[in-house]
Amino acid sequence: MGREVVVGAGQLGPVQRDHTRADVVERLIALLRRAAGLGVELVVFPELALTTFFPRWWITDPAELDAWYETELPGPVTKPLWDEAARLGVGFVLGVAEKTPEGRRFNTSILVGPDGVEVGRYRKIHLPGHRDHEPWRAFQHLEKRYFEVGDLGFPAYRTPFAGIVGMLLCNDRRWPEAYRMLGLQGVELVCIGYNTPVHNPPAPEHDQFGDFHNHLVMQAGAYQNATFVVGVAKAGTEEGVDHIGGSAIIAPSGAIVARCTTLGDELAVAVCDLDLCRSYATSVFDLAAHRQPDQYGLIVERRGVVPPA
Ligand code: CDT
Repeated sequence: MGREVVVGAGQLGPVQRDHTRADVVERLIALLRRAAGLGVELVVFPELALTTFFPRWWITDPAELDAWYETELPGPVTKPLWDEAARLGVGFVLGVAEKTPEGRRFNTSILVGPDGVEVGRYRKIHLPGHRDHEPWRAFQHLEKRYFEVGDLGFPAYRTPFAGIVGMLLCNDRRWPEAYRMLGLQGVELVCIGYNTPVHNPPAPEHDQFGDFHNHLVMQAGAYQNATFVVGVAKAGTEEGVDHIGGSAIIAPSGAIVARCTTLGDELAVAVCDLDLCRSYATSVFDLAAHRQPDQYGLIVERRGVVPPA
Protein backbone atom coordinates (compact mmCIF):
# COMPACT_ATOMS: atom_id res chain seq x y z
CA MET A 1 0.00 0.00 0.00
CA GLY A 2 1.43 3.38 -1.01
CA ARG A 3 0.02 6.85 -0.41
CA GLU A 4 -3.64 6.06 -0.90
CA VAL A 5 -6.38 8.67 -1.11
CA VAL A 6 -10.01 7.76 -1.69
CA VAL A 7 -11.43 10.17 -4.26
CA GLY A 8 -15.05 10.74 -5.28
CA ALA A 9 -16.40 12.22 -8.52
CA GLY A 10 -19.59 13.94 -7.33
CA GLN A 11 -21.53 14.33 -10.59
CA LEU A 12 -24.64 16.50 -10.64
CA GLY A 13 -27.63 16.07 -12.87
CA PRO A 14 -29.13 19.23 -14.36
CA VAL A 15 -29.80 22.38 -12.33
CA GLN A 16 -32.73 24.30 -13.79
CA ARG A 17 -33.17 28.07 -13.75
CA ASP A 18 -35.72 27.98 -10.94
CA HIS A 19 -33.67 25.68 -8.70
CA THR A 20 -32.34 27.66 -5.76
CA ARG A 21 -28.78 27.49 -4.44
CA ALA A 22 -30.25 25.98 -1.27
CA ASP A 23 -31.73 23.13 -3.38
CA VAL A 24 -28.34 22.47 -4.95
CA VAL A 25 -26.47 22.67 -1.63
CA GLU A 26 -28.84 19.97 -0.34
CA ARG A 27 -27.94 17.75 -3.30
CA LEU A 28 -24.22 18.39 -2.81
CA ILE A 29 -24.51 17.52 0.88
CA ALA A 30 -26.32 14.27 -0.01
CA LEU A 31 -23.40 13.32 -2.29
CA LEU A 32 -20.91 14.34 0.40
CA ARG A 33 -22.62 12.13 3.00
CA ARG A 34 -22.74 9.21 0.60
CA ALA A 35 -19.05 9.73 -0.11
CA ALA A 36 -18.15 9.89 3.58
CA GLY A 37 -19.96 6.59 4.13
CA LEU A 38 -17.71 5.02 1.48
CA GLY A 39 -14.51 6.35 3.05
CA VAL A 40 -13.98 9.10 0.49
CA GLU A 41 -11.50 11.79 1.55
CA LEU A 42 -11.98 14.30 -1.30
CA VAL A 43 -15.09 14.85 -3.47
CA VAL A 44 -14.85 16.77 -6.73
CA PHE A 45 -17.99 18.63 -7.82
CA PRO A 46 -18.73 20.24 -11.24
CA GLU A 47 -18.00 23.66 -12.74
CA LEU A 48 -20.56 26.39 -11.87
CA ALA A 49 -22.19 23.79 -9.65
CA LEU A 50 -24.51 26.03 -7.68
CA THR A 51 -26.72 27.25 -10.53
CA THR A 52 -27.82 26.46 -14.02
CA PHE A 53 -25.18 27.19 -16.70
CA PHE A 54 -26.23 30.84 -17.17
CA PRO A 55 -23.70 31.72 -19.95
CA ARG A 56 -26.17 30.07 -22.33
CA TRP A 57 -28.24 33.27 -22.11
CA TRP A 58 -27.71 36.81 -23.40
CA ILE A 59 -28.37 38.84 -20.24
CA THR A 60 -28.42 42.64 -20.48
CA ASP A 61 -29.88 43.58 -17.10
CA PRO A 62 -26.88 44.00 -14.70
CA ALA A 63 -28.93 43.04 -11.66
CA GLU A 64 -30.15 39.88 -13.36
CA LEU A 65 -26.57 38.98 -14.30
CA ASP A 66 -25.22 39.74 -10.82
CA ALA A 67 -27.64 37.26 -9.29
CA TRP A 68 -25.68 34.34 -10.79
CA TYR A 69 -22.41 35.16 -8.96
CA GLU A 70 -21.17 34.40 -5.45
CA THR A 71 -19.79 37.38 -3.55
CA GLU A 72 -18.97 35.40 -0.40
CA LEU A 73 -17.52 31.90 -0.17
CA PRO A 74 -18.95 30.46 1.86
CA GLY A 75 -21.99 32.71 2.03
CA PRO A 76 -25.08 32.21 4.15
CA VAL A 77 -26.64 29.73 1.69
CA THR A 78 -23.49 27.73 0.92
CA LYS A 79 -22.08 27.59 4.47
CA PRO A 80 -23.98 24.36 5.31
CA LEU A 81 -21.84 22.60 2.67
CA TRP A 82 -18.61 23.85 4.27
CA ASP A 83 -19.94 22.91 7.73
CA GLU A 84 -21.01 19.43 6.70
CA ALA A 85 -17.67 18.77 4.99
CA ALA A 86 -15.87 19.72 8.20
CA ARG A 87 -18.24 17.60 10.31
CA LEU A 88 -17.67 14.59 8.04
CA GLY A 89 -13.94 15.30 7.60
CA VAL A 90 -14.23 15.22 3.79
CA GLY A 91 -12.53 17.75 1.51
CA PHE A 92 -14.16 19.02 -1.67
CA VAL A 93 -13.59 20.93 -4.89
CA LEU A 94 -16.44 23.17 -6.04
CA GLY A 95 -16.93 25.27 -9.17
CA VAL A 96 -18.58 28.67 -8.68
CA ALA A 97 -19.14 31.98 -10.47
CA GLU A 98 -17.09 34.41 -8.37
CA LYS A 99 -17.58 38.19 -8.14
CA THR A 100 -14.77 39.80 -6.16
CA PRO A 101 -15.20 42.84 -3.86
CA GLU A 102 -13.60 44.89 -6.70
CA GLY A 103 -16.33 43.70 -9.06
CA ARG A 104 -14.17 41.30 -11.08
CA ARG A 105 -15.88 38.16 -12.35
CA PHE A 106 -14.23 34.77 -12.63
CA ASN A 107 -15.21 31.17 -13.31
CA THR A 108 -13.58 29.73 -10.21
CA SER A 109 -12.79 26.40 -8.56
CA ILE A 110 -12.24 26.21 -4.81
CA LEU A 111 -10.37 23.51 -2.91
CA VAL A 112 -11.62 23.08 0.65
CA GLY A 113 -9.82 20.80 3.11
CA PRO A 114 -11.42 18.18 5.38
CA ASP A 115 -11.40 20.80 8.16
CA GLY A 116 -13.73 23.02 6.10
CA VAL A 117 -11.00 25.60 5.47
CA GLU A 118 -10.17 26.81 1.95
CA VAL A 119 -6.78 25.55 0.73
CA GLY A 120 -6.73 27.58 -2.46
CA ARG A 121 -8.52 28.48 -5.65
CA TYR A 122 -8.11 28.47 -9.41
CA ARG A 123 -9.70 30.90 -11.87
CA LYS A 124 -10.46 29.50 -15.32
CA ILE A 125 -7.96 30.51 -18.00
CA HIS A 126 -9.40 29.04 -21.22
CA LEU A 127 -12.78 30.71 -21.57
CA PRO A 128 -14.65 29.26 -24.55
CA GLY A 129 -17.46 30.73 -26.61
CA HIS A 130 -18.00 34.35 -27.67
CA ARG A 131 -18.52 37.91 -26.36
CA ASP A 132 -21.48 39.16 -28.35
CA HIS A 133 -25.02 38.01 -28.95
CA GLU A 134 -25.12 35.44 -31.76
CA PRO A 135 -28.84 34.82 -32.36
CA TRP A 136 -28.20 32.13 -35.01
CA ARG A 137 -27.09 29.76 -32.22
CA ALA A 138 -29.60 27.41 -30.59
CA PHE A 139 -28.12 28.68 -27.31
CA GLN A 140 -25.37 31.13 -26.40
CA HIS A 141 -21.97 30.40 -24.81
CA LEU A 142 -21.01 33.75 -23.29
CA GLU A 143 -18.16 32.83 -20.96
CA LYS A 144 -15.90 35.33 -22.76
CA ARG A 145 -18.42 38.06 -21.85
CA TYR A 146 -19.32 37.08 -18.32
CA PHE A 147 -15.85 36.17 -16.99
CA GLU A 148 -12.31 37.54 -17.09
CA VAL A 149 -9.40 35.26 -17.89
CA GLY A 150 -8.17 33.89 -14.57
CA ASP A 151 -5.41 35.86 -12.85
CA LEU A 152 -3.92 33.14 -10.64
CA GLY A 153 -2.04 31.10 -13.24
CA PHE A 154 -2.19 27.34 -12.68
CA PRO A 155 -1.45 26.88 -8.97
CA ALA A 156 -0.73 23.46 -7.46
CA TYR A 157 -1.29 23.00 -3.74
CA ARG A 158 0.60 20.58 -1.50
CA THR A 159 -2.03 19.13 0.81
CA PRO A 160 -1.77 16.71 3.73
CA PHE A 161 -4.94 14.89 2.59
CA ALA A 162 -4.63 14.42 -1.21
CA GLY A 163 -1.01 14.98 -2.23
CA ILE A 164 -0.23 17.77 -4.69
CA VAL A 165 -3.56 19.00 -6.06
CA GLY A 166 -4.29 21.18 -9.08
CA MET A 167 -7.57 22.37 -10.57
CA LEU A 168 -8.77 23.06 -14.09
CA LEU A 169 -12.21 23.99 -15.39
CA CYS A 170 -14.02 22.47 -18.34
CA ASN A 171 -12.52 23.88 -21.56
CA ASP A 172 -9.07 23.96 -19.89
CA ARG A 173 -9.09 20.17 -20.07
CA ARG A 174 -8.76 20.30 -23.86
CA TRP A 175 -5.44 22.22 -23.72
CA PRO A 176 -2.22 20.25 -23.09
CA GLU A 177 -0.47 23.40 -21.82
CA ALA A 178 -2.87 23.54 -18.87
CA TYR A 179 -1.95 20.06 -17.63
CA ARG A 180 1.76 20.69 -18.30
CA MET A 181 1.71 23.83 -16.14
CA LEU A 182 0.51 21.57 -13.32
CA GLY A 183 2.78 18.67 -14.34
CA LEU A 184 5.82 20.92 -13.96
CA GLN A 185 4.81 21.44 -10.33
CA GLY A 186 4.66 17.70 -9.68
CA VAL A 187 0.87 17.54 -9.55
CA GLU A 188 -0.59 14.21 -8.43
CA LEU A 189 -4.33 14.91 -8.63
CA VAL A 190 -5.95 17.25 -11.17
CA CYS A 191 -9.56 18.08 -10.30
CA ILE A 192 -11.75 19.26 -13.19
CA GLY A 193 -15.40 20.28 -13.24
CA TYR A 194 -17.24 20.68 -16.54
CA ASN A 195 -20.50 21.67 -18.27
CA THR A 196 -20.29 20.40 -21.84
CA PRO A 197 -23.30 20.70 -24.15
CA VAL A 198 -23.72 17.75 -26.52
CA HIS A 199 -24.29 20.22 -29.37
CA ASN A 200 -21.52 22.62 -30.41
CA PRO A 201 -23.27 25.21 -32.61
CA PRO A 202 -20.21 26.31 -34.66
CA ALA A 203 -19.20 22.69 -35.41
CA PRO A 204 -22.18 20.32 -35.16
CA GLU A 205 -20.15 17.66 -36.96
CA HIS A 206 -18.24 17.21 -33.68
CA ASP A 207 -21.37 16.43 -31.66
CA GLN A 208 -21.14 12.66 -32.10
CA PHE A 209 -17.66 12.70 -30.50
CA GLY A 210 -18.48 14.62 -27.29
CA ASP A 211 -18.01 11.72 -24.86
CA PHE A 212 -14.97 10.42 -26.74
CA HIS A 213 -13.22 13.80 -26.74
CA ASN A 214 -14.00 14.29 -23.05
CA HIS A 215 -12.18 11.11 -22.06
CA LEU A 216 -9.50 11.43 -24.74
CA VAL A 217 -8.17 14.74 -23.41
CA MET A 218 -8.34 13.81 -19.73
CA GLN A 219 -6.72 10.41 -20.24
CA ALA A 220 -3.92 12.00 -22.28
CA GLY A 221 -3.47 14.73 -19.67
CA ALA A 222 -3.17 12.13 -16.90
CA TYR A 223 -0.69 9.91 -18.73
CA GLN A 224 1.52 12.66 -20.15
CA ASN A 225 1.82 14.36 -16.76
CA ALA A 226 2.02 11.30 -14.51
CA THR A 227 -1.03 12.32 -12.51
CA PHE A 228 -4.49 11.22 -11.49
CA VAL A 229 -7.29 13.23 -13.11
CA VAL A 230 -10.83 13.51 -11.78
CA GLY A 231 -13.27 14.99 -14.29
CA VAL A 232 -16.80 15.74 -13.09
CA ALA A 233 -19.84 16.78 -15.11
CA LYS A 234 -22.98 18.72 -14.56
CA ALA A 235 -24.89 16.39 -16.83
CA GLY A 236 -28.27 15.90 -18.47
CA THR A 237 -30.84 18.25 -19.93
CA GLU A 238 -30.61 21.73 -18.42
CA GLU A 239 -33.17 24.27 -19.64
CA GLY A 240 -33.61 22.25 -22.84
CA VAL A 241 -29.86 21.90 -23.54
CA ASP A 242 -28.38 18.38 -23.35
CA HIS A 243 -25.04 17.98 -21.56
CA ILE A 244 -22.65 15.04 -21.55
CA GLY A 245 -21.96 13.06 -18.37
CA GLY A 246 -19.09 10.58 -18.26
CA SER A 247 -17.53 11.82 -15.02
CA ALA A 248 -14.40 9.75 -14.51
CA ILE A 249 -11.40 9.08 -12.31
CA ILE A 250 -8.30 8.40 -14.38
CA ALA A 251 -4.99 6.90 -13.25
CA PRO A 252 -1.52 8.06 -14.37
CA SER A 253 -1.54 5.11 -16.78
CA GLY A 254 -4.33 6.94 -18.61
CA ALA A 255 -6.82 4.21 -17.69
CA ILE A 256 -10.27 5.10 -16.37
CA VAL A 257 -10.54 3.47 -12.95
CA ALA A 258 -14.07 4.62 -12.04
CA ARG A 259 -16.83 6.43 -13.91
CA CYS A 260 -20.44 7.54 -13.68
CA THR A 261 -22.94 5.86 -15.96
CA THR A 262 -26.03 8.08 -15.60
CA LEU A 263 -26.82 11.71 -16.40
CA GLY A 264 -28.01 12.43 -12.86
CA ASP A 265 -26.60 12.97 -9.38
CA GLU A 266 -24.12 10.13 -8.99
CA LEU A 267 -20.92 9.30 -7.17
CA ALA A 268 -17.98 7.36 -8.64
CA VAL A 269 -15.24 6.35 -6.21
CA ALA A 270 -11.67 5.14 -6.61
CA VAL A 271 -8.77 4.45 -4.30
CA CYS A 272 -5.92 6.45 -5.82
CA ASP A 273 -2.42 5.38 -4.85
CA LEU A 274 -0.48 8.58 -5.42
CA ASP A 275 2.79 6.61 -5.50
CA LEU A 276 1.68 5.36 -8.93
CA CYS A 277 2.46 8.86 -10.23
CA ARG A 278 6.14 8.32 -9.44
CA SER A 279 6.41 5.31 -11.72
CA TYR A 280 5.59 7.54 -14.73
CA ALA A 281 7.29 10.68 -13.40
CA THR A 282 10.61 8.87 -12.99
CA SER A 283 10.59 7.01 -16.32
CA VAL A 284 8.91 7.90 -19.61
CA PHE A 285 7.72 11.28 -18.26
CA ASP A 286 10.77 12.23 -16.22
CA LEU A 287 10.38 15.85 -17.35
CA ALA A 288 13.78 17.01 -16.10
CA ALA A 289 15.52 14.24 -18.02
CA HIS A 290 13.67 14.36 -21.30
CA ARG A 291 12.02 17.72 -21.97
CA GLN A 292 13.73 20.18 -24.32
CA PRO A 293 12.25 23.57 -23.38
CA ASP A 294 14.87 25.40 -25.48
CA GLN A 295 13.08 23.97 -28.51
CA TYR A 296 9.56 24.98 -27.44
CA GLY A 297 9.80 28.75 -27.99
CA LEU A 298 6.78 28.92 -30.33
CA ILE A 299 4.51 27.62 -27.61
CA VAL A 300 4.82 30.84 -25.62
CA GLU A 301 5.76 33.24 -28.45
CA ARG A 302 2.91 32.42 -30.79
CA ARG A 303 -0.81 32.28 -29.99
CA GLY A 304 -2.22 30.92 -33.26
CA VAL A 305 -1.20 29.03 -36.34
CA VAL A 306 1.17 30.65 -38.84
CA PRO A 307 1.79 28.12 -41.62
CA PRO A 308 5.18 28.01 -43.32
CA ALA A 309 5.60 30.22 -46.42
N1 CDT B 1 -17.94 25.12 -19.88
C1 CDT B 1 -17.13 24.87 -20.93
O1 CDT B 1 -15.98 25.29 -20.96
N2 CDT B 1 -17.67 24.19 -21.95
C2 CDT B 1 -17.02 23.95 -23.20
C3 CDT B 1 -18.07 23.83 -24.25
C4 CDT B 1 -17.55 23.77 -25.61
S1 CDT B 1 -16.96 25.26 -26.27
C5 CDT B 1 -18.30 26.20 -26.70
C6 CDT B 1 -16.15 22.70 -23.20
O2 CDT B 1 -15.00 22.79 -23.64
O3 CDT B 1 -16.61 21.63 -22.81
